[in-house]
Amino acid sequence: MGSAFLREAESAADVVSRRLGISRREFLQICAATAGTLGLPAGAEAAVAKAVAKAQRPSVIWLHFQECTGCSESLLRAEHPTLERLILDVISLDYHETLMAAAGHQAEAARKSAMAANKGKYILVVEGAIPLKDNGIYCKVGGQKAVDMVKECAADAAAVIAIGSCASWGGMPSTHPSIPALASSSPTGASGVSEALGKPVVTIPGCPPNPYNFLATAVHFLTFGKLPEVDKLGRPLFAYGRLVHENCERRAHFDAGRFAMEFGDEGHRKGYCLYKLGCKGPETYANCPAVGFGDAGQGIWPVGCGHPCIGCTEQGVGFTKPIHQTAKVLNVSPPAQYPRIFEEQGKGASFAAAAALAALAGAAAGAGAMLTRNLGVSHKAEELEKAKSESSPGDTTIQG
Ligand code: FSX
Ligand code: SF4
Ligand code: F3S
Repeated sequence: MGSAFLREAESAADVVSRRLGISRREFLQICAATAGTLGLPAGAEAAVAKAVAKAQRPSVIWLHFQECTGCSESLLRAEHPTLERLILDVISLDYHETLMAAAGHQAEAARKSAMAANKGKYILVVEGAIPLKDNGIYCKVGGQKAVDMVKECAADAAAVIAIGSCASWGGMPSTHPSIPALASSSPTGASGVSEALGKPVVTIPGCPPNPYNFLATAVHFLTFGKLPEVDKLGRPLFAYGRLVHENCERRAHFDAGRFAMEFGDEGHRKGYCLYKLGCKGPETYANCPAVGFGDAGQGIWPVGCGHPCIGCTEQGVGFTKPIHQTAKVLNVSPPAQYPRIFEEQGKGASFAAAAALAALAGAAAGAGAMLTRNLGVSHKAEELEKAKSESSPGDTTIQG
């Protein structure tokens, strides 16, 4: 990268950081995280900084329907508002029911005038599901049905983005009741934006979605003049192209057969894989382990904090499959023959025999060298632990 380009990027960073009242370092950190989210190579933060500094902010009209406002909350993060300042700098948020001062008829007038002033150019962001049952009567804003409002606003939009799982396919409001007689659909027919409009839209699922995925989508629009490439469900590939399971920091434990069996057990405390507690990472596409949440450092995401992924970005998994049910593993399945980490004394296979069996089972499953390597590490560590605990009976605490 030429030094003139870097100088330009640095002065762009100065301009934006002054404009936002944040430090240049904070701004460049966010640019680096955004570039990383988009899968751009190292050094691309300079290009992102320049794009943010120069671009004309697109007008955004943001609608709310059946939801909890968690999507907006996760973007705004009042306790850590740096990212929010940048988002609000990158887009011109001309209508947002939760944030605007106007209420009632004034709010409706503000929406109409924002639409008229930016006709054909605004981005429509929809948060929340749209009820389609009984002609859409279950959600109205200003007396207008959600389904009519979304159609009206989409007609003159340059692009439509469904933010959150509710707007992507119906999310939590589309959950079927557990009462058998009512279980054929959600009570209100809660549906996604593309179903309501009858055409595909970009979706950023997650309950709530990661704010970087929204910011990166907006930055992509600013930098390249178009929305990013998406999968068949409308999800940007840069964020939803890989399974959670593929980037999970506990993956080595999965491959080696080291599982938490109960919340708070030894495996759980040692950070083992949460598959047997119902983790849906193996069938859920999202970049949570790679991007993390809250800018609070590495490992801050559901599995990183010790909770199984519930598949919140995946239609048919999140809010549908019971939380305790084990995931359908879309790539490699762990052999059922793996031993528990610590066999009860005097019962079950010896460690050596169990490890040999597991290695054979692993080879048979085609899991390969990585798996046997991890198993070897685990086996050695466990033998050491076992020797230690045998020499000090009564002390069963394992450091992890
Ligand atoms: Fe809530 Fe958004 Fe979940 Fe839905 O996020 S966090 S219920 S996806 O629409 O407000
Ligand atoms: Fe991580 Fe869950 Fe996969 Fe285990 S099952 S490796 S915890 S994503
Ligand atoms: Fe959702 Fe799973 Fe990520 S629950 S936030 S997709 S780890």
